[in-house]
Amino acid sequence: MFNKVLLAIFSLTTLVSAHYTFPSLIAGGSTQGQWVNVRRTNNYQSNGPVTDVSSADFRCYNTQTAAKATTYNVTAGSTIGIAPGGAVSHPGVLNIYMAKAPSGVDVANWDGAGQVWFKVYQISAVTNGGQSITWPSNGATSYTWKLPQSLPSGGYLVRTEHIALHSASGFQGAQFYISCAQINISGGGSGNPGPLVSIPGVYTGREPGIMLNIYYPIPTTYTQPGPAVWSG
Ligand SMILES: *[C@@H]1O[C@H](CO)[C@@H](O)[C@H](O)[C@H]1NC(C)=O
Ligand SMILES: *[C@@H]1O[C@H](CO)[C@@H](O)[C@H](O)[C@H]1NC(C)=O
Ligand SMILES: [Cu+2]
Repeated sequence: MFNKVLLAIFSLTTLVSAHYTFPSLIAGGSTQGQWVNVRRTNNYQSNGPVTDVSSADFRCYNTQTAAKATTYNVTAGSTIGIAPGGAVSHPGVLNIYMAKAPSGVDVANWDGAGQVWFKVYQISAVTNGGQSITWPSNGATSYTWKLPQSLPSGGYLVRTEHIALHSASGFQGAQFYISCAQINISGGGSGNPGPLVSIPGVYTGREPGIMLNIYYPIPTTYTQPGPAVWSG
């Protein structure tokens, strides 16, 4: 009995510590405070994932907190990033999406509805014809990327999505770790970011890169979910 309780506690602890959040924007050359420039997510204590790609929480995961954040000023062409609270601890892949608030709308008051999201960065899997599959985004304590110089100036949501694939062989088995930061870009250009997608809406949950067994047989190829990266 005692052992069973201990085991239960141990499994619970392992489970919780295996989850993660993305609370910190990296900008201006340093990692900002947790939930300062990132809208506080529902799982800020549990660290639990979203598994329903059609739910309202699939966008910014803040339906319960209804949190806004402080918008960080950056320049187009600069490097920004996101840091997890701890480290990313599941095999999986990363997508970063951005969406521009309509002109005249403060991004702090904008919910990111509509077909407005484009991908700016991704870290996929590395395959080797079925001999091995590796996950370069796993174990990371930060992700950084360059904002294209031609991005139009204005307020943007920056949505991080790490897709954990350790139990993804069935529908809704993939775990999505999500958060949205707010930035205000100045010095931008006249680029036309795309392809644009809606979130939720971008996935069905049955994509080959979302519903798959990553262990056996070892996948020979991996298809990153979502549109191509827009690089300016
Ligand atoms: C961003 O820049 C605007 C205009 O210069 C300023 O009013 C605002 O306080 C800045 N935001 C932060 C968080 O510093
Ligand atoms: C965004 O940056 C522009 C240019 O610096 C500034 O005029 C504007 O006030 C900023 N907006 C916010 C919400 O900080
Ligand atoms: Cu986990």
